[in-house]
Formats: sequence, structure tokens, C-alpha cells
Amino acid sequence: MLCPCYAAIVLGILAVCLAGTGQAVPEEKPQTLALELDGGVKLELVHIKAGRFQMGSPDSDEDAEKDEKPQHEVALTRDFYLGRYEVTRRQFQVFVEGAKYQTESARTGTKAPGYDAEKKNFFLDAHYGWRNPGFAQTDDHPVVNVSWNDAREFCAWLARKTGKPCVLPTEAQWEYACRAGSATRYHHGQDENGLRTVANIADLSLKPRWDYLALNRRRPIARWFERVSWDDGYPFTAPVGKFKPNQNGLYDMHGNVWEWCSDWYDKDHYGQSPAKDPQGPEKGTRRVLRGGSWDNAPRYCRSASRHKVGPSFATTSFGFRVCVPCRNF
Ligand SMILES: [Ca+2]
Repeated sequence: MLCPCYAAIVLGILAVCLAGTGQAVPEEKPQTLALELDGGVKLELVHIKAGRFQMGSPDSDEDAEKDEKPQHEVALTRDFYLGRYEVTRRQFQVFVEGAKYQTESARTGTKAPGYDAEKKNFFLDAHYGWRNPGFAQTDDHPVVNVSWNDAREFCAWLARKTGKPCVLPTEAQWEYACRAGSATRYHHGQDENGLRTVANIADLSLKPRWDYLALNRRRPIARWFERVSWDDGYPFTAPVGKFKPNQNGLYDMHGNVWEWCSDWYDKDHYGQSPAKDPQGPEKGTRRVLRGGSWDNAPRYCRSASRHKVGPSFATTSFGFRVCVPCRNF
């Protein structure tokens, strides 16, 4: 085994040699970044090192959609930080109060979706919104009923406040951080039963609370409820960080809420996506979301699964997490 003192000397000599040749000595970034919001509220991010990975799904994955293919190598050339947790209601509240922000649906008078416990179903109504999705949430639950535009405004406010370049992650950053070195369907492995300890998904606790049949009379039983045999304890959203993290220390990358990414969506984009630091198509009509949610079957919570809707759309299963690309800080 290498003596620690000897190793330190060798590294020191190496650094001096690199400095002598004019080569930059890689600066070791802190493992976490804690951004201060108002009122003592913080937002913690995890350092993710630059690297390469296989983005998308192989043909061997029967659950994969066409837009997850072809699987292709992507190189991310810059380190970045990604929120350890999804943005919480408390964090969003600080933003709303600090910036005097009205969500897009509130501002435009658009009815927001929400849950009606009596009718066991979801409806559009003016009294629903991020403060009231119709099911119980505490400060530590992920904020929902936020559009892509709302999420972008939160990031822009946080950037102004902290001086850090806060943005939504690209789809490639999201998947790379989620996989954390894994090449399997989920970051824990291939088996969807492993989600039991990793993710809040559509489970037995949701089944009696959602009269899915009322909306889908032609399909006698919702397929996803048949497949999941366990109760994860959370019919709707779970407070962030209640399940096991991935190898990067990120929580709820599978399930809980879909997370907005910065990219426009194009179903054929993987066939022409640049191999280095892909940013998504230059234009489009829908934005990408990743990770699946509390109302999804396992297949939609896979590392490569993609969802897409217009940037003004908000619903009770959509949230986001913040990314800070490493530049000069
Ligand atoms: Ca659940």
C-alpha cells in the first residue's frame, strides 16, 4: 500500500511539473454547494464530474420508447452541480415571496389541476395551484404545478441572488447524473422491483385513492397498478429525500415528480445530437422532463425515459431541480 506521505509528495511533484509546463492543474471542486435563500433556507447541490456515458436506451430494453434511441455516447466536458433534492415548496415559497412572483397559471388565470379526495380524481379548477394541489404537502415536499417557465424564473432569481449561474439541467446532464456510472435501466440495476427502496412511484397506496376507471372505462384496470406489488407509503408526492439516493448522492431521480430540463424536445433528436455537451434542438414546441413521478409505472421512471409537454403546462406531477454548471468559481 502506498504511504500517504509518499503519495502527497508525488502529487506535489506532479503539480509542480504540470505548472512548469504551463498545463493547468485541475482544481478539485467542493463536493457540495449550499446556496442561501432568504430566511435561513438553503438549497444544496452535489458536485458531478465531467465524463462520458451512453445516453438513451439499447434495443434490448423492451420498455424503451423510440425517442430514447439510438443509444449514443455523450461527452460532458464541464463539471456541474445538481440539486441533491427536487426544489421544495418551502424553497419555492421563498422565491414567490422574495420576487413577488405569480406562477404562470395564476398570472394568466388558467385553471390548474388538482386532486379531489371525495371524487378520487383530478380536475381543473381555479383554487388549485402550487400552494394547493388538492393533496397534503408539507414544506419539504417537492413543489408541483409549476410550468417550465416558472422553473426557469426560479433559476434566474436564484442566479441573481447568489451570483451563481443557476439553470435547469440539460437532458444529458440529468441522465448522466442519474445514471451515476450505471448502464442499467435504473441507477440501482435492471430490476424494477429495486425501485421499492429507491423511488416514490404509482403503488398500492395510490390505487384506492384514484378512481382511474372513471376516466378509462375501456381499460378495465390500469396496467401500472397491476405491476407494482408494494406500498411505498406515499400515494402522492413524498417529502424529498425519503428514499435511497443514487451513487452521486442524488435523491428521487426515479419517481416523486417529473423534472423539467432545459432542452426542447424532438423525437428524432438522438439520431443527430452532437456528441459533446448536447443542449437539445435549437427550437421546438415542447420541453423535456425526466425521471417519472408518483403517478407513473416503473417504465416511465427509467434513467432514459423522456416526457415532453409545452413550456406553459403545469400539473401535479411536475417539478424540477437546479443545476449550476462549473465555470469560473
Ligand atoms: Ca407512491
